[in-house]
Formats: sequence, structure tokens, C-alpha cells
Amino acid sequence: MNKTEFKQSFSQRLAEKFAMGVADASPNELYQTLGSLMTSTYSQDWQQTWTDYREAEQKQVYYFSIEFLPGKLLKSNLLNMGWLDMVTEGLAELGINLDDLAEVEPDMALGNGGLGRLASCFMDSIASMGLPGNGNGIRYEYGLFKQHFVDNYQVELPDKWLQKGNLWEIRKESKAVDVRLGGKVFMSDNDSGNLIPNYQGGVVLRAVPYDTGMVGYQNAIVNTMRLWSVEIPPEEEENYRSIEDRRTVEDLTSVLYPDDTSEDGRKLRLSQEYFFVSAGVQSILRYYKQLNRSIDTINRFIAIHINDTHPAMCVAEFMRLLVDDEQLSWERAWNLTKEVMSYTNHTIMAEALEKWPISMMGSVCPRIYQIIEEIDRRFVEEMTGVHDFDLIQRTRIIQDGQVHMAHLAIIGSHSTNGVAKLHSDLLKSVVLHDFYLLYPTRFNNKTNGIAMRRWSQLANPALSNVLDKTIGHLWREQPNDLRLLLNYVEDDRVLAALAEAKLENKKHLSTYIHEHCGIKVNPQAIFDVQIKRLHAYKRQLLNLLHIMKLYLDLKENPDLPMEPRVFIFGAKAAPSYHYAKSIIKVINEAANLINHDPMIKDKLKVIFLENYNVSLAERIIPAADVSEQISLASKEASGTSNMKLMLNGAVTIATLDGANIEIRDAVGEENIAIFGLTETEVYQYYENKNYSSLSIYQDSPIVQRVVKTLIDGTIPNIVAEGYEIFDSLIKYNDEFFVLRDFEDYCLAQESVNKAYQNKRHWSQISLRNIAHAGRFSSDDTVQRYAEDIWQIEPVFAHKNDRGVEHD
Ligand code: Z57
Repeated sequence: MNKTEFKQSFSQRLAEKFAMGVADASPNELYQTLGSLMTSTYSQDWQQTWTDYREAEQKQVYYFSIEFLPGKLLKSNLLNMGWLDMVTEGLAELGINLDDLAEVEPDMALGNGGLGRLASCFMDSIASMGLPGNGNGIRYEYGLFKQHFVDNYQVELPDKWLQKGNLWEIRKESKAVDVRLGGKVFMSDNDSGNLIPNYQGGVVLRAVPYDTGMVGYQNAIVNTMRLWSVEIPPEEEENYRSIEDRRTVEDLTSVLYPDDTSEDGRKLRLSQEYFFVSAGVQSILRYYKQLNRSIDTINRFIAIHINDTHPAMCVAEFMRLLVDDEQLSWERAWNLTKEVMSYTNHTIMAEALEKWPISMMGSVCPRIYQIIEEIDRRFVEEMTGVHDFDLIQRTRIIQDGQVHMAHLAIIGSHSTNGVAKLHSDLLKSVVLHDFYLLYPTRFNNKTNGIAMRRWSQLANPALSNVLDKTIGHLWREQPNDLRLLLNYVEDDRVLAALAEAKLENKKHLSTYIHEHCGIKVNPQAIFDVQIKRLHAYKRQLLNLLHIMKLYLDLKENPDLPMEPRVFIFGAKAAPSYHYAKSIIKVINEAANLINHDPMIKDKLKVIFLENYNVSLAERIIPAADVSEQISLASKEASGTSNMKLMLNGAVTIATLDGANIEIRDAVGEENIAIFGLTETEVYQYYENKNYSSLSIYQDSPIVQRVVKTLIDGTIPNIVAEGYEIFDSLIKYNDEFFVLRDFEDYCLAQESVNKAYQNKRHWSQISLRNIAHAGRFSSDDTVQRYAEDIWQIEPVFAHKNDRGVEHD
């Protein structure tokens, strides 16, 4: 399609859909029109992709994730279709600004943070690499809550993202499957003498899939993200007389659990997990049976990936279908299951390692619980005599009346990976050490990555233009080509152009800040950004304490030589996470104090932007000068905003945690500000049990002075929160060693302040960060999963192989 044809089709589609001309249409009507033109265009490729995979009988991966966080799809689909420039220009000629249309698309926020966003970066990359892969998840009626501040407290509002419809999804009623929940199960022999389950009571629910096309980058591949929604099967309608009965069913896929990292054990969550696992695995088996291949070769055609432990019941559900329905022997089924399954661990935080009471699992999915018992029994039997008793007891699935989901995932799969080098090493040496002794070859690392095109081309056109003019446009397809930038590290014109692009982005963000917070910030100031979920281990508190130090220093000496700084926060707290909400309140009150103190002027501003989400990230990241990655070493499995900020030229202040270490290795010591305890030192404190925040507090006047601002009235309106946080630091011995790292952090901050004084030097550091960011492309990450874990190949390679064979 060319521009003229596009303009014609667009006007025609608008007339057909809304009986309107361009002049009368609202941005939403224009958005709906453009979207429908896009979906009806790529649907041919989508259908062809299904057919190609099926006809080539290609091995496919199914990525099971309880969260997906795609954000907006309009521009990224346009880019991947190869339509972005044509549509931008065509619409402009019709008097329409594409950005106004993009604005009305609701963020698809079916995830909390890093884990869900990673799943969506992977979906983009899997399609873009031409890999046969599908997402499998839940179509929540409500996405992650919208965050508002009222009286500087977080308030949560529902996210009704589906209210105006969702033009990217297709409801596929014909592909629905039934999922059984609750009731009891008894095993008995059937006529042919096989053991079969008999179900009594419980409910049968219908899982209806909604498919969203995952458009590959200019390769005519469209993969599928399949999200399941619950319905009452028509033939069961009579059993649901009351509104409450119906509501109990609808609740199942109604809301996303708003916890990040910590798990709150609720029956509804367990039911959600079984629902999307069972629906997904059943539909995979239905597909496989259409191929008319022996069930014994299913491992050559299907890979199932378990993203964190939430879908770990895939192991048992797959066993159930092979043993109960396909009547395979346990041993044959078990070997196939292990070959099909693989698992990624995303955290070492103990509270996130899911465990379910056996009574609850027995009542939600009784047959699955039976199967897990049998897996556990056979595991103990197999290991007895080979390994010592205590090791077996520590690694078995069922312990102390609980089902350990990580144990199930590791035992029932052929691969367990962490998400950054340090994290994967810690899994082997500490967190999952016992399992490493049992299965050393199953453990591997896959450092996370990011969807380069979204986080550079789409989010940062100003920088992209500079890159095109400097190193050509190949970096857009080959992120490693960003290294060519290093040739220009002494080129004043390039350095100035990079600084100019950054300033432009900072001006845009300043406008947004003014519109949303009523505060004017100076675009020349250092924009210092910490954007991530609010969590004690991520230590937003450390950032705040340093801000209070600067504030006190400035009050004492208003002429302090200091580059003006704008500290920018974006963070949601889980609604039930009291401490995290207190941190938000305190940062907001400190911001209010500092921003309105006439003595401080432009030197220091603190901005906490409401409702941090994917779209807001796309505004903030291109405008960042400094990236705050300050978790306590060992606690952040990887982090991914660290990669996005680096790609956009921000300079990182970091602890040696997660992927920060790999960022340092990439850019070199001189181009990153490292501070704080190492993971080894942290573990030494644990071993020796000799951390004392009180002695640090008592020995350091500066720590004392800053910590006291929490309780001495310096920060107004925070009596309860101030004491709560003060106590966490002093009375409860500072679980995340904030005070221990404080002074070192201040030094790192001072080095950043110094570096910024020399603009040319700063631009050089920034350039080196951009130049080395290519290695964090999720295209490469999924390629490594494809080769090492899933054993899948791009569809093109397959086609080529065939072509060569037949010639
Ligand atoms: C989540 O977003 C992450 C881990 C979890 O266990 C849960 Br639950 C949610 C995050 C990690 O905290 C990040 O460090 C990591 O980068 C991200 O997952 C993707 O791997």
C-alpha cells in the first residue's frame, strides 16, 4: 500500500464504520478506523502464519505467563508492519496527528512490572525473529489499578481498559475449552482395565480465548498471544440462578493481583492459575492431536515455558492429559513432560517462592493435587539411596502441608534459568543449591533483554534521528551496530547533537510535569530517574535520604556548588503493602516541602509522577540523565529499566546487583557510578549476623542528621509514616542495609554531580552507554532461549532448508 492508497482506504473505512468524514471524527473514532484498517491488513499474514506452522509441523513454544504488559500497540504494530512513516505522513496530509490517535489507546496493563513487561518484550522479539511462539495468559477484565495521589497518599482506582472495546483482540468461541474446578475425584477401572478418574461435584467452566496478533518486525509473521476469559457454559446456565453465583464465576478472570514479587496466598489466585494453565495445555494437546502424530513424539513439536512459578501446574496438567486422557503409562508421560517443560525463576525473595496449602490445592483442583502427590512420591523413591535423606526432604515438592511450586517446576522440567549472570549464579550456589546438586545440567542463565525498537525508535525519535545521521540506519535492525557510535566519541558535533536531543526530550517531559504536577522544572537540570515498583529492597528510601541530605546542605549553604537536579520517581505500591505506601507518602511530603521552599530555588526539585506505566515510561526514559539502580546487592534478579535507560543515554548509579553488573562490564568502570556492598559482603553479614544499623547511626553524624528528618518535623505531615520508617531503620535493624550503603551512595552521587559539570565529558559517557546497549536486545535473548532451551527454529530457516532439500 502506498500513501495515496492509504489515505483513500482510511477515508473509506471511516465512512463505512462511522458514516463520517475526517473533519467530524473524534480522535477515538479515528483511532478505531486506523486500527481496523491495520488488523484487517495483517490478518492475512496472521492466518498464513498459522498455516505455515501447521503445514511445516514446526516445533512451537508456548510462553505461559500470568502477566503480560504490552502497553499500547498502535505505533509498535505500525512500525512492525512497515507502515509507520507512510501512516504518519498520510494522516498529516488529512490534517490528523498520529500522536493524538495513539493517545486515546488505553494501556494494556495485564501485569505489574518487570515480569509482565519482559513477557511482552519476548512476544515482540519472538515474532520479529520469525520464531514459532505463542503467549498464553489471562484476559483480565481490569488491568493493574490506576494510581492517584490524594493528600499525598496513594489511592487505587479500577482500570476499565476494555470499556471502549479492544480492537486488537479476536474472540475465538470455537476454540473454547472446558476447565473443571473443585469437587472430588475417585479413580476406578474402566472396561479395558485402565485407571480413570470419576469426578463428583465441582463446576465446569468455559475458557474462551481472545487472540491478539503479535506482529513481527517487517517479516510477514504474526504470532498469537492467547488470553483466556471465563464464561458459564450455556448447558450449565440452569445451575447459576443467583447473581452471586454468576459473579463468583466471573470473578475468576476479573482482576490482576496487584502484588509484585510478594505472593499473597488466596484461593482465587490459585484458581486463576489452574484456569489458564488447564485451558492452555488442553488447547495445545487438541492442536497436537490434529497433526495425527504419535503422542510419543510430542516433545519434538511442543515446548511449554513456565514464566515464574505461577504456571507451574503445567507440569501436572500435562501429566493429567497424557495419563488420564491419552492413557500413557506414567513413565512415558513423565519423560515427555520433562522434555516439554522449562522454567524461569525471577527472584530470590523468599516471600515470592509460591507455596500452596495442600488442603486448598486439593479443593481447587483435586486431580492435579493427586498427580502432584504421585510426582512427589516417585521423586522421593527415585532419589532414595542416591542422595542423602535430608537433601531429599529439603527438595521434595510436598513439605509441611504445603505444595512448593518452584520444586514442582524444577523437578518437572529439563531447564531452570535465572535472568542475569549474578542471579543465575546465586540460584546455583544459594537459593536452589540443593536442586543444583540433584540436577547440575538443568541450570543455566539467560540475561533479560528489552524490545529495542519500542525503547529507542518509538520512544525516542530525537535520539534516533541523531543516530541515523551519524551511523546510518542499520542499528534499527542490528542493535549491535550502535557500537559504531564509539567512532564519534571525540566528535564535537555528534556530542552536541546527542545533548540537543536529550534536551528536547527533557523539555517535553518538563511540559508534562508542569501539566500534571503544576511544577516548573528547569530542563537544564540533571534529570535523575528512579522508575520501578515501590519495594523495600529496591530502596527508594536510600534515594530519599540522599535528597534530604542535599536539602539540608542547601539550607545551610544556599550557594553550594551543585548542578541543579530534578529527582523523578515513578512507582506503584501493592495496595496491601503498607510500608511501601508510607514511603510514597513521605517522598510526596518531602517533595512538597522542597519544591516550595523559596531558599532552594531551582537547585533541587522532587517530582513523583502518578500512575507509572508503560506509556509513562516511554515519556520519562528518553529524558533521563541519571538512572537509579540502587537495590541491595543480590536482591534484584535482573532489572530491565536499567537497560532501557542506558539505551537512552542515561548514566547509571548502581549497586553490583542483577544486570547492573553486566552493564558495568559493557560500558567499563569509568562510564557508570558503582557504589555499595557487594553480594558477597551482604551474605557475610547474614552469615556472621553482625549487621547493626544502630551502630552506623550512632557513629555517623550525617546518617543521624538525615534519618532524624523522618521524625523531627523537618518533613511535615508524616508523623505515623515517619516513625514507621525510622523504626524500620533503627529498631528493626534496617533489613536492606540502607544506612550501610548511604555514605558510599552520597559519594557516587557527588561523582555524578562532578561529571555533569563538564558537558562534553558527560555527553561522552552518555554516548558510550548508548553504544554498548545493543547487547541487551531481547531479540538476542529469545534467540538464546530458542537454541538452548526450546529447540525451535525460525520459520524462514525451515522454509529455506526445505527449498534446498527439494532442489
Ligand atoms: C517481577 O516483576 C519480578 C520478579 C518476580 O518474582 C515477580 Br512475582 C514479579 C521481576 C524482578 O524483580 C526483576 O528483577 C526482573 O528484571 C523481572 O522480574 C524480569 O525478570
